[in-house]
Amino acid sequence: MDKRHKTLGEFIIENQSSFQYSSGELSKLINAIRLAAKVVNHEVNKAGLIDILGAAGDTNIQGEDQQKLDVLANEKFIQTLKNREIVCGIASEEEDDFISINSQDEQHQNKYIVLIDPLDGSSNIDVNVSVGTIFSIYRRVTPVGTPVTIDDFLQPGDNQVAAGYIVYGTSTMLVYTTGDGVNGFTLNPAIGTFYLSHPNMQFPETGKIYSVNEGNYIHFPQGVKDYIKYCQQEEGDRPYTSRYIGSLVSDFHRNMIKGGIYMYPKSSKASEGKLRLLYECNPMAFLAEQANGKASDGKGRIMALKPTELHQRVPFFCGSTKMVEKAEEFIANALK
Ligand code: AHM
Ligand code: MG
Repeated sequence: MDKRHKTLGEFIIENQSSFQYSSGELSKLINAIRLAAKVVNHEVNKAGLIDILGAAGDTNIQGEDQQKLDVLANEKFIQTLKNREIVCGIASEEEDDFISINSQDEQHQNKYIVLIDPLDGSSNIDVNVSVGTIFSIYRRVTPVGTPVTIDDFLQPGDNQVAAGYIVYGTSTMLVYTTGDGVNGFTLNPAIGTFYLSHPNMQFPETGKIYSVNEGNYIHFPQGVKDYIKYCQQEEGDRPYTSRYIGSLVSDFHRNMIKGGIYMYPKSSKASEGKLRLLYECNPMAFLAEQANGKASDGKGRIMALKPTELHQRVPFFCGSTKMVEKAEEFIANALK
């Protein structure tokens, strides 16, 4: 076995020719995300020091309020993608509308758009718990050379060219797919390089972990309640273990490695659940399917849904195939 781990940079170059419409543009785009990830990682890592640094005058010389990290992450990702002139449009969970990008040299010659949740689970930052960035890349559907329109962004998840996340955890990892499996890279913070640490990641077919905010139990549809009770029953390999970080990227990452299901159902308080189809569910669904798992809205595949608006929410069930299928079965049975 090759003892020397590949860097993300080497991996991107080696795999460039395997992209379906390879022109180097997608490689450059993933490189830009890699760079922004390192910048945001640096900021997230010193989150607990912000008051101290601010008080010492190190970070806040203009006397401005410290920026919230989710706003900062949003700016860093957008700036990096804009500066490198490699996308024609960006939509972010932090922005009301999509951003159209004019390239300086040639007008709108780029063909990719990026959708991003710059810092998901950001309420966890205050308590030093892992957060993440989620990204999703599509080819535009409107003609190259014209400004992007909403149609470029409202594509079904099945059209994704690449998707991934960065988890700012005990280690920082970048995990992504270009439709040819899922690979995970761990950042060596000493030298600022990502190394291929988790090649070809796969969800176990089934698992023993269920992740859901059970505080909302009373508000869940009957089928979801029934499935949760099934998870808790003493039979065979059950009861399962309950693990919920409240940070989608981290919950997904753990479940992919250990086997499990993540659920954010609709409820009597939130008729479409909480998670966003474009920024959270579609990219995670692409990763899940590429890693032998499944992602569903409780009835069918997430990636088959045709989005109707940028910030659309959708119920989300994602993880080990057999577990997601079981949840769907309970949901269907309760509707009979
Ligand atoms: P956010 O985009 O506002 O951060 O919300 C998304 C997060 C997910 O990471 C997490 O799984 C979920 O919200 C937790 O929600 P809740 O606190 O309702 O369980
Ligand atoms: Mg989010």
